Amino acid sequence: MRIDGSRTAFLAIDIQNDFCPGGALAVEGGDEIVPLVNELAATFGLCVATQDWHPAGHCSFASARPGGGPWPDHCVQGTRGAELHPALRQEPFRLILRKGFRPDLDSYSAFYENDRATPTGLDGYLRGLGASAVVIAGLALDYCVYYSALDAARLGYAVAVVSDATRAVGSPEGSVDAALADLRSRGVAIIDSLEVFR
Ligand code: VGL
Ligand code: ZN
Repeated sequence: MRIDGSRTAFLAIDIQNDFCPGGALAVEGGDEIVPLVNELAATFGLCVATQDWHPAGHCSFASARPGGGPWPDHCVQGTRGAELHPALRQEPFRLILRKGFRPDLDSYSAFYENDRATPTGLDGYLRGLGASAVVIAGLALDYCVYYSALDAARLGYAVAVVSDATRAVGSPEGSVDAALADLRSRGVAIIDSLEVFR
């Protein structure tokens, strides 16, 4: 994918304490991507960060209600676990978009909630600023990064996922391979950060 700096937005997905080691829904090595994400963000003129931002008792929490789940309580609004990782430099981010705040609806994607129909507003924001391509990094590759890339492609953006600037949940078994294969089949480029910097 050719990266045209003036038309490409960088999206840093859910780089929050709860998705890093020691957090409530820790992704193995989640914190390791932060220095690279800082470098990536510094190379783009338009950067957006997202935060998973759930009310207590959110429908995605196994604890919340019978048949709820599948996740442990995580990224509860206003808690330390919901904060962006402290080593993530916030200066480059023009917008910090919060998602998953409706008690009865989860939102893996930065563009649409999990009903696949309720917009977060990110598409309008990016279009309003003239972006036609997105480069995506963050957590987790097989959930929020995957669904964000999927929706971006569906919305007509040129999309690249920077694989070395992501880490995955890896559950259920095969989730990463399935996500990557599906993204590739939809024209999403899976790239290495070296391809962004050169
Ligand atoms: C995520 C599970 C639940 C993610 C968010 O950011 O990938 N995964 N909520
Ligand atoms: Zn969540």
